[in-house]
Amino acid sequence: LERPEAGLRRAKPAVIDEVFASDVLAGLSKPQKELPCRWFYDTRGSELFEAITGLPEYYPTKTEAKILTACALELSGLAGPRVAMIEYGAGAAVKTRLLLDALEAPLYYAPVDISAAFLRGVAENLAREYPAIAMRPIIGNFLSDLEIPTELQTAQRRLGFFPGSTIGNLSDDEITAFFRRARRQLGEDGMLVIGADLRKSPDILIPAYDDSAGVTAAFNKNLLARINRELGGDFDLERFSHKAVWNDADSRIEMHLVSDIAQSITLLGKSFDFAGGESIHTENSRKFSVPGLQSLAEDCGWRPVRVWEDPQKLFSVQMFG
Ligand code: AVI
Repeated sequence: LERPEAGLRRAKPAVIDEVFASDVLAGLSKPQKELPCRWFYDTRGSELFEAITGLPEYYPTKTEAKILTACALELSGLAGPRVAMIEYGAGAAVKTRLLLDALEAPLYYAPVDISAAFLRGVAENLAREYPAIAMRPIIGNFLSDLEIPTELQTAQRRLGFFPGSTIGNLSDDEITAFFRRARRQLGEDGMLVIGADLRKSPDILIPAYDDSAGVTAAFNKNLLARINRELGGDFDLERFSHKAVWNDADSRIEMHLVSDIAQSITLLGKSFDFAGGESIHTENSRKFSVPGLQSLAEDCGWRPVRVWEDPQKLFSVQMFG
């Protein structure tokens, strides 16, 4: 007779993403265990993030959309007619439409994403709605060098769009590399519009990253579920807790997964020990001051052009040229 627990033993998945595997093995081997936040976004993680954006406590998405609605015409005037819009980390459909609607006769829309299938969907949907704009999806990681199609240079200007404060999830080095590459890709007369979350009281920040419905907790823990699914790990999700902390010195919200007890987990033939209370650091979400982001951009050859904020100064949309 088979032992009942035999059915619970996880089979090693047939296909393994080697980059994911090496990131996880390296991250769990560090003294402060960590996992890169870009692995949050599998299908389930993307659904959970979508749900987060609609939570009452999660102000960034709604606030940014309000700012963009209010500033779109002014922004369009500054960008000028017949632009090629390049969206870094595409998929912010509502915000994309706000800009495409406001811009004067844009020629191209070039969403950048690592998923070819996702890009196909985005481009097909938008092509139906905006038949006059040529869709030029770019498959690639916007943190590495991208080939921007030369045909986009026939536009009057290239306008980069990096919404959602995704910039806040990058390290300092990645932010600098992003600004430098964007300068090269968009050209000397190019412009860049960035959605950046602002510093504020932890009384607003903590609930935004630890909501009462537990959606952010599920989003964070899905990373462990993904490791179990894709790398054959044996994390017990019941024995890890979601934690959001405000790190004032580094001006960022940190998300952690805290081991409730002393335990060991195994994956890919390796074992990792956790002390009770020990955490895995899973995300930084940096909160900027306006001059802080401007000086990072200026160090990389960008000039601040205009800043739009909501009346409570929760969030900013910043334009650079
Ligand atoms: C995608 N990114 C800007 C989100 C943020 O707010 O840093 C990811 C997120 N993490 C927890 N909630 C949302």
